[in-house]
Amino acid sequence: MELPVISSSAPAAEGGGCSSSGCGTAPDALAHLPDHIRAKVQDHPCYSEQAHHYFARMHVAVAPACNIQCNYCNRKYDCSNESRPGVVSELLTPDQAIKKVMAVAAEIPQMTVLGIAGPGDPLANPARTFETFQQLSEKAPDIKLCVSTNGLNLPQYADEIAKHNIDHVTITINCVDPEIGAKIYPWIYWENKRIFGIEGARILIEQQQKGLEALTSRGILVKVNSVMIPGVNDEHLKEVSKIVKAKGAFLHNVMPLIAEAEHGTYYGIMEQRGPTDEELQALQDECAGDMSMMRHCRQCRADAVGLLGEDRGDEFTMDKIDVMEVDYEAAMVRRKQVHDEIMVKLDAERGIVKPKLTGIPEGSRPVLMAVAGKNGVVAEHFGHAKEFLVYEASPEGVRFIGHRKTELYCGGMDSCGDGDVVGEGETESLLDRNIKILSGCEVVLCSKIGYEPWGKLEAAGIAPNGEHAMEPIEEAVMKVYEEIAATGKLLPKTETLKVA
Ligand code: CLF
Ligand code: SF4
Repeated sequence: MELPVISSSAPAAEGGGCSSSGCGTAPDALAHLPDHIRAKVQDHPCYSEQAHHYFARMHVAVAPACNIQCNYCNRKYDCSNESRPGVVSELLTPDQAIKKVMAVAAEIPQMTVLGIAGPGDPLANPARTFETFQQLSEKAPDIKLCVSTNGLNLPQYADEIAKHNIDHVTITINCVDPEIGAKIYPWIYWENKRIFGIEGARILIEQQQKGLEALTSRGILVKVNSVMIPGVNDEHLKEVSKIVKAKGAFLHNVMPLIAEAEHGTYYGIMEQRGPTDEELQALQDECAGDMSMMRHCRQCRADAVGLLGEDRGDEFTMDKIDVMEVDYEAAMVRRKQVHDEIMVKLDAERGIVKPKLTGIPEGSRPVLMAVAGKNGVVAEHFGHAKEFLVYEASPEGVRFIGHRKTELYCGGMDSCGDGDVVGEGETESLLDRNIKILSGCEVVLCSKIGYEPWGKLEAAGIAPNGEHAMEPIEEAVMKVYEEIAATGKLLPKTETLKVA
């Protein structure tokens, strides 16, 4: 069965942005989907950009083994400050995993999705993976099941996946050309032997494509993840996007390569660079011509818990769970209530008539703005933001572009207000680093900001703005864009803006 593909403007539209036809209502990006697909997507934080502001996911790390080697992976590396796929602190048995899911479901009622994403490949550990899904579907049928795989074993488990009512499957597809594949995968383990180079990559690609077809023909939603590796597969990913769309993939998520020497990965040691934010965005935009793109991925750990970008895994280690008293029946009632409340809010948001952009001269250039936001509003102090959400405002409207992770430098609420921040030498460099990650942005919106970062941002050509605290993000971005237009400064990018 061919699945409908969300329009390429989906992320912006889901977030309540304006359509290219000239702004007005907040188009519901899911509205055109048949009901049964809409029901699968609307509360999944990865499949719906809008939902990720409200609904949480969790991963259980039950799958230690892997059947391929990727040049960007080293599963031995474990750092609780790290946040990337393949990294995990605590490996669980299926029984422990169920205990953990029940505890998290009780504590975080907005958790709607349980994913198995590693630290190895879930389908290289089929007994542990399917045992976990089986138990969970019996004990917590309200939780959606999700799995992420490299695809090598996918064709043989497509029926099993369908049997367990797993509606969401992610396949990591980095290429469709074995010669490119050989530069990403040194070997695969196939039919009891290691197969190296181009031949290994050819088998992997064939299996991924067969698996994709097997799932879409069964009505399962498939998201394709691709790691963008400059100079290796960056150009090629446009072709990948076309092919997976033609085969019925629902969403494409192009993620940046993370490669640092201290991770001990081949790419890290070889100093293979990852893409810049600008390169990533440009490729996502090019692929978006062919299919719907995911832009809000946070490259989660294999044991992540909570809203995307807000990992609460430390609160749910097994030693803590073992002493928790969980009344799951009461939690189920609470979960339903919270879920229903969020859905009412989301439905209202989808129906809201958004104000139109006014006073924007034709031909005005787009402006990137970074927002310290939470739950869809401008909510965070500049110095407390763990990440900035980046939006583009243009005469066509406002669209979500992606996120940029920060390093916290602010010592607390008070110091953020008066600029008295901890550890001066260190603070300086962290603040400088955070300002650097905002490159390309011309405005930063936050609820509050200290004098020191204010001055440094201005010096870097980024206008700080604390005037829209607690306002819905897209409305705030729209207003600031109008303010800039009113100053006549929608001119070439080199001009420093002063809008606050
Ligand atoms: Fe997990 Fe993946 Fe399911 Fe989401 S994550 S298995 S689809 S529930 Fe989401 Fe995390 Fe990005 Fe994955 S933000 S890494 S896309
Ligand atoms: Fe690592 Fe996943 Fe690649 Fe296996 S498939 S080597 S776990 S990134």
